[in-house]
Amino acid sequence: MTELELRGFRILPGYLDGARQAALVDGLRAVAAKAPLFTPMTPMGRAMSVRMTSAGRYGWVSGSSGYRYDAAHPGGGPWPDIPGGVLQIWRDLVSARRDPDCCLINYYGEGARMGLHQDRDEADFSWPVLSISLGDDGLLRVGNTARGGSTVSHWLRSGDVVVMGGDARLTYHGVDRIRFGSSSLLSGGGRINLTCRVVD
Ligand SMILES: O=C(O)CCC(=O)C(=O)O
Ligand SMILES: [Mn+2]
Repeated sequence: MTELELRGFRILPGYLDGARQAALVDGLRAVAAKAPLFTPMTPMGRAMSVRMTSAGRYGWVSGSSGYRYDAAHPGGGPWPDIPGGVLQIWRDLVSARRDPDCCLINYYGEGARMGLHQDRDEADFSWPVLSISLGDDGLLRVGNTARGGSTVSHWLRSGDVVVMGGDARLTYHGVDRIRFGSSSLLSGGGRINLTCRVVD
């Protein structure tokens, strides 16, 4: 398998075959049945265009008090366990020593995007963030470890996995747009991105 390096991000194109992608989607449907997708609000009070939920000990939530990890879904109650198929990818590519605390699930419908940001709400940046893409193509934009400067872009496709760690752990990144309908994995179209994180 060819592996790409993009400003310190390790990209594994086509890491997951179609059967593994479909099995992951089944597991995620079960997660979303217990912990429904919600529309996060920015601290400025604007609705984000992605819908989110999480699995694991913590989920990522946002609101007027800012972004944080929380042990409860906004609707109350704990988050479902991280599906075994997701944990397997983490154990194979990141570490068999410690599992992630959070698997954040982002759903990008038509027109959804995510602005440039750092993932910095975790306590220990020596753990990478592992990203798994399913469904429609998404245009990843990668910047620098400080705000501003040049950026590079790369289309992520269904089954691609990215390890964001090491010197690139705090590199700015975002998703400019998706190609809605480019994949047949999700019956209704759209893109799912999973990010596994060690939180505390
Ligand atoms: O959707 C993606 O590929 C990236 C998602 C992301 O950066 C995040 O959830 O923090
Ligand atoms: Mn991120």
